[in-house]
Amino acid sequence: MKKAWFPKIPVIPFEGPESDNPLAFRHYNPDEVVDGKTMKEHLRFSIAYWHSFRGAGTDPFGGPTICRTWEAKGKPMEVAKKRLEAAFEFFTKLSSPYYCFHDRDIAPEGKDLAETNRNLEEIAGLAKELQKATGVKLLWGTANLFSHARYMCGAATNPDAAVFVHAAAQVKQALDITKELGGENYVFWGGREGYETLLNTDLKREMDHLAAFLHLAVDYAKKIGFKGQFLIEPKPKEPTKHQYDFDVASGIAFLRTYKLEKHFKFNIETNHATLAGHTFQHELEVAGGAGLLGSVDANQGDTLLGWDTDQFPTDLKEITLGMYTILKYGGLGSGGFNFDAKLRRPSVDPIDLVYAHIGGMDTFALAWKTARRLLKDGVLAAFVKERYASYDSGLGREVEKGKTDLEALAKAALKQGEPESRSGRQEYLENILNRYLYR
Ligand code: XLS
Ligand code: NI
Ligand code: NI
Repeated sequence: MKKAWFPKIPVIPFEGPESDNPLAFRHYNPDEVVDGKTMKEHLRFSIAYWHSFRGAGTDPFGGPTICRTWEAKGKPMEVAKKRLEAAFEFFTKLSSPYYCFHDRDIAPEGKDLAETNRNLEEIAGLAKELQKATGVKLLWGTANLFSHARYMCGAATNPDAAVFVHAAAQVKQALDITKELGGENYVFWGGREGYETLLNTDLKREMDHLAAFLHLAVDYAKKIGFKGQFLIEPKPKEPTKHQYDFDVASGIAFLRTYKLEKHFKFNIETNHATLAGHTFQHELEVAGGAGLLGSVDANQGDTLLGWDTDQFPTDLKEITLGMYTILKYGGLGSGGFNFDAKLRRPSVDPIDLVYAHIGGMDTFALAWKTARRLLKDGVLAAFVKERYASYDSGLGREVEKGKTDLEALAKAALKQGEPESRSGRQEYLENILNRYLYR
């Protein structure tokens, strides 16, 4: 690479838990081999292009606060190229094996769709070269179907078919370049696929259109031989008042209703879970139970703020519980942990981006280690198993197998008498969890 855009930042070393070097990992040791795989391979971290390389610190009340050196001057395509080089330097210095982007993050829009497509193709070519030179891979690609004014009333769910058509063109090209760049997944986050008011909305028709759109993408992927996993990223609201992919449970209902469940899994984001009134672990459990755990957008919200603050994850307890569920269900497959997180508005220096990722990666690495111990020792699992043991034999077993009826159960109820009251032991289990978290 031509120029060092992060001249003061070294390749971040691993120095272990006792280190007080703020520019070192204390828990993420990329090259450490655990069970035959390096931590880098186990954790499959990814850096989100939009927040880290397009985010400029804006919020609904104020403009940009962050300006990076490579953004300062040049035509949009020149800046896009410099930005991409800076990004790959950053990925490498953080030992992140993956990155993710939206089509419009990496290349600017042109005067019309044809020019926009050409811009994207050119930048994708450069991304391919940089991937090859650094070994950094694409975890997933996606299309931005929410920023442009044409999408103000949705993309696939827009009442105007011409907008649907435009969105389809965008997804076609996003799939082409994701395939070209070896992307391992493809994400749909339906930011504006929802409604502001039912007064002007045909909800049933919009959901039918969304399903039709996803079927078109599945068909096209098949046609071009794109083998990546399709992912839906649920979020209940923001920017729209109601989004159709509200949470994992409503996502599952949607996929099954429209016969899409074989083609999609879920990309679960911590802050979206809490916006939906759930915990991160809850969303992972629902997806895991359905065999639809796909990938994770790693971040965290703020309990005192009601929007998607997308902060870098530092909450060990929340992440450890999520990790525990992920490992319990056998991991994420082709997914990974993508830091869909942004700096706080006053964190204006490049070094803040480094601290942020070190913190996020270390939090996930430590959570991973703790969750592995919890799982290996089997303390929680043993308790849960014992709690449901009455379904392992006798009438409980028959219930699970669908081999009984209400009359038989009514008879048995008369005979068995009042069920014994048994403690759920929540406080005891919470103490065990703390023992693992803070030893
Ligand atoms: C926004 C979403 C977005 C998706 C990708 O809230 O998290 O960043 O991950 O479109
Ligand atoms: Ni996300
Ligand atoms: Ni988000």
